[in-house]
Amino acid sequence: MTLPEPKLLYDTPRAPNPRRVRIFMAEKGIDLPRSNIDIMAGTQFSADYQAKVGSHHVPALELDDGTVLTETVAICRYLEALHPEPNLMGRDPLEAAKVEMWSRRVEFHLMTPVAAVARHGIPAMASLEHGDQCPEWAAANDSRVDAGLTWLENSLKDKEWLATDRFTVADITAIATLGFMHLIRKKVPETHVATLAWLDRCNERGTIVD
Ligand SMILES: N[C@@H](CCC(=O)N[C@@H](CS)C(=O)NCC(=O)O)C(=O)O
Repeated sequence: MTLPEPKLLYDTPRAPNPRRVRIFMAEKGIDLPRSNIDIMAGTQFSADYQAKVGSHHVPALELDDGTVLTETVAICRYLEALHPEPNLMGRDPLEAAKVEMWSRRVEFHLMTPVAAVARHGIPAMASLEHGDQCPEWAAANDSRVDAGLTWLENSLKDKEWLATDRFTVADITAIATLGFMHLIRKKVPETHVATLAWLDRCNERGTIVD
């Protein structure tokens, strides 16, 4: 079966989900043309983008048969099918399930509260919430970010990588989430030695692109 080839990545700098795809592509040595969608200026809400992509989110991946994929993990899954090595999503059903489990755990424990603090607490991000920010929700999530960081630290104790014996997309989800924390002025605490050692290991790979 001939599968359509990726043609264009709809991307934006600084945001965590497009960065997950950029790091995934860097790991696999994939280079693609990119269209920069300025989400702070609201380009994702334009009729053109919505008609093309069917969503007001980035990343999106356009294929050469006109298909457009959204959802970070769906995009990664397609790229993995076309470029199986290095394997980042599991070599067998059990590994694949573990990788997905850990990636989802990071999304729920850490990425969701970090996003809530940013999107509801930073005035410049009000447009992403259609002008309807809820500062109380930002405040409520602040301690959930701290709890998420503690969860990550405990999850990395005595482990080199989050999901398996090698770097996977679950690690990418965590790196992108931690990178996003600079927006809410939070850092990994110095006492979280397992997380900091894991971050060093990730950064040594040379693929953790901005
Ligand atoms: N479910 C989507 C979420 C993507 C997402 O939240 N993207 C953010 C940037 S990290 C975005 O496009 N925000 C624009 C908006 O909310 O209008 C995925 O996993 O790809």
